[in-house]
Amino acid sequence: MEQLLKQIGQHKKEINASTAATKDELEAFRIKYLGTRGLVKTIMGEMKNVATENKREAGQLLNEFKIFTEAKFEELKSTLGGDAVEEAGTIDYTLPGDELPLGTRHPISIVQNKIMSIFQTLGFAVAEGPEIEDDWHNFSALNLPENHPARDMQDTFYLNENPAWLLRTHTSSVQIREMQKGKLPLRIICPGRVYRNETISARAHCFFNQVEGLYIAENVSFADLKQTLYFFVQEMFGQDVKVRFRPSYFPFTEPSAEMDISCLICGGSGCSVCKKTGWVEILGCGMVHPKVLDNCGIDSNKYTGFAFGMGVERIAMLNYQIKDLRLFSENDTRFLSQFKAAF
Ligand code: 2NM
Repeated sequence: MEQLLKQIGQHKKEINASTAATKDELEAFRIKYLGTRGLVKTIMGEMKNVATENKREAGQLLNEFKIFTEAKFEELKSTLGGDAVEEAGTIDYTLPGDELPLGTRHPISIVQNKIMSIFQTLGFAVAEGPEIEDDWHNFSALNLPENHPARDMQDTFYLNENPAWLLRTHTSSVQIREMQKGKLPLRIICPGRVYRNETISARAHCFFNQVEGLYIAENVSFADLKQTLYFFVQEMFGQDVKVRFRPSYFPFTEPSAEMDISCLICGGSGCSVCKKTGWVEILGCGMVHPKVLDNCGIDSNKYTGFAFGMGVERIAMLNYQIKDLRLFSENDTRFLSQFKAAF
C-alpha cells in the first residue's frame, strides 16, 4: 500500500509536467498513460496484489489517479487548439470545402475573347507574334513610305539599346509574318497589345489592344469584306445594329474604308457617345494593297485579300459604357471585379 502511494505520487508529478506541442505528442501521451497497455491500466492491474483490507482505499486512490490523468489529457488537448486535434470521427469529410476566393477576367480579355470566338466560327485562325519588331515588318512591308509620320520618334517607341528595333504600332506585323510563310488561302485574326507614343488621356493610351483580321485567297472581294464585318457586328452587338462604310485611306489597303455602327446608347437618335450623329466608328478596313502582297512573296495577280483592324479598348468602352480608358490599365479591383465573363 505504502509502495503504491509512493508510485502514484511519482507518476502524478511526471504527468503534471507533461506537455504536448503537436497532436503527435498528445497521442504519445494518450498511449503512454491512457492506452490499453498504458500506465493507468497497468497500475489498475496491481489491485490484485493489494491486501483485502486495503482494497477499498487503493481502489479510490487508483480511480482518482485515472481521473487526474484524463483531466491532464483534456487540458493538453484544449491548449493544442481544435484544428490540430483530428481524432477519428470529429471531422465530417462529407461537408463541402471552404470556398476559395476567385478572381475575375479582365474586361479587355472578355471583349477580346468574344471578338476572337466570332471570327473563329467563320474559320479564322488565331495568330500571334512578337511585340518587339523591326522597321521592315512594322512599316516597310506595309507600304508605309520612308517619311511617314508614324515612323517618327514622336509617334513610335524605338528601343534605346538598338533603334533598329521598335514596339509594334499595330498587329499587322504579325500578318506580314503569316503571309511570308506562303500558305494560302490565309484566314487569320491577330489579337494583341500594341504601342504608340501618345499623351495619356481618357481616350488615348501609349499601349492598347487590337484585333486585326486578314483573309487572302483567289477572288476575295470587297463584298466579302462587307458581309464578314456585318456578320461580326450582328454577333457582337445584336441583330438590330446597322452598319455603314465610309471611304478612308491607309497605306496598306486600297480601297480603304472605316465602318460605323448605329449608336448602341441612343439607337441612332443622337447622344453624347455618338456626338449627336447616331453613328459610332468601330474599325478600319480595306482590300490589301497589291504592294503588300508582293512584299510578302504573294502573287498579287492571282490573289486578293481583305484586312481590318479594331481597338479592343474602344469596343469595350462602347459595350460597358466606360468613359475613361485609363481604368483598363490601373488594376483597381473595385473596377475589374464588376465584369462577368461569358468568354
Ligand atoms: C487596319 C485597317 C485596314 C490591315 C492591313 C493588314 C495587312 F497586313 F494585311 F496589310 N493588316 N491589317 C488593316 C487594314 C488594319 O486597322 C485599322
